[in-house]
Amino acid sequence: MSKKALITGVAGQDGGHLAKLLHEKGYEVYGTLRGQLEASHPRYQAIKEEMPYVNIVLADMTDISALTRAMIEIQPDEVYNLAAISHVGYSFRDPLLTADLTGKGVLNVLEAIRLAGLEKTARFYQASTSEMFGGLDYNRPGDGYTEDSPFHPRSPYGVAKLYGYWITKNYRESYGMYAVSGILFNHEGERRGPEFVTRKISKAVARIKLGKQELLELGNLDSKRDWGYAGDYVEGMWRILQQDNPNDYVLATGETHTIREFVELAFKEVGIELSWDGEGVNETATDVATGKVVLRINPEFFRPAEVDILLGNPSKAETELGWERKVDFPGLVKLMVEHDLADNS
Ligand code: G4F
Repeated sequence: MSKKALITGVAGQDGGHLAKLLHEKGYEVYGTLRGQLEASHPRYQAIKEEMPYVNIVLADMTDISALTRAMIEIQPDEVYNLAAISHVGYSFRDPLLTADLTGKGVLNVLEAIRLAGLEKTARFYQASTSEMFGGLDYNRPGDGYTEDSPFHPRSPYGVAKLYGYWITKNYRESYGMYAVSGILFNHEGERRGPEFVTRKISKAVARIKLGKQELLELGNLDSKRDWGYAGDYVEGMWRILQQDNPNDYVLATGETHTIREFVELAFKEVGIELSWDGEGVNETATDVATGKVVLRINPEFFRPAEVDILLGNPSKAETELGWERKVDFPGLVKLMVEHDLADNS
């Protein structure tokens, strides 16, 4: 009998990578989509076309009855809770919805597992995040944040995720559930939504190269992120659920780079050399060959509170899970730009 996995948020970046991985490992894969997406809806159809092996379940993260029904009907061996409002900037605009989905939604899934009587059999993975660390002066990462570093979230998203992290730990301690968190640092790739900075850059660079766009507008270029490839990270998620004992793990690369470095590398990938001029909101980048400004700052993309630096230490995951990454930082930039060049040609 093959194992059954239920992925909440299967339509997201990680959901797609994970569904494919689990399917390849022989799992029967189920994935939730928000309610009201009828089978005839184009979005439903598109997901079915891309992932024909996923059994789609309509269940909203705020609807505990739908989640409980899904648990009873599917009887999953593993539940991966990926559904969330995941855009940090957006969470400042809609903090209440973020709290309901990204925070309390975790509790809804955990309770659904218990109500279905699966707390001793189903393993639960919570998509926790490096945004919980915050990167302030008093808790700079040093050699990298670990599973024991202090938290200080800097956005409604980070605060909601911290609730999800603690309620998962609490259910593990209270009910003996195999309920664990992967604390994932930024992970990107060709499935990333264009509202996130890496994909916004790779798409714009490809389109500028192809003459389909003139300008890229960004916010803070100086924040630093620990960026890996999402395909590598879903393997880590799976490994986290296969251990003898439930435990939380950081998944990261151990390297950090500025947004500016990502921009420079992405333009270099298409043969465009940049020269930087001006400061702060007046900073611009010019294509040296054409003399055209290709990047400028738009304060609209600044956040009310920023996480200046994220750097993770993946030692525990590497040692205990044998987790490793196949794609490095230049490889990630290359992969994304090449994908977007092909996509826009
Ligand atoms: O790509 P971002 O929006 O990702 P962020 O905020 O780091 O969050 C991502 O990673 C987290 C893990 O650490 C996840 F939990 C979360 O769900 C999400 O996947 O922004 C990265 C950085 C920020 O410092 C932001 O201020 O890029 C800066 N930035 C500069 N200009 C921009 C832009 N971000 C976006 N989205 N758009 C811009 O134009």
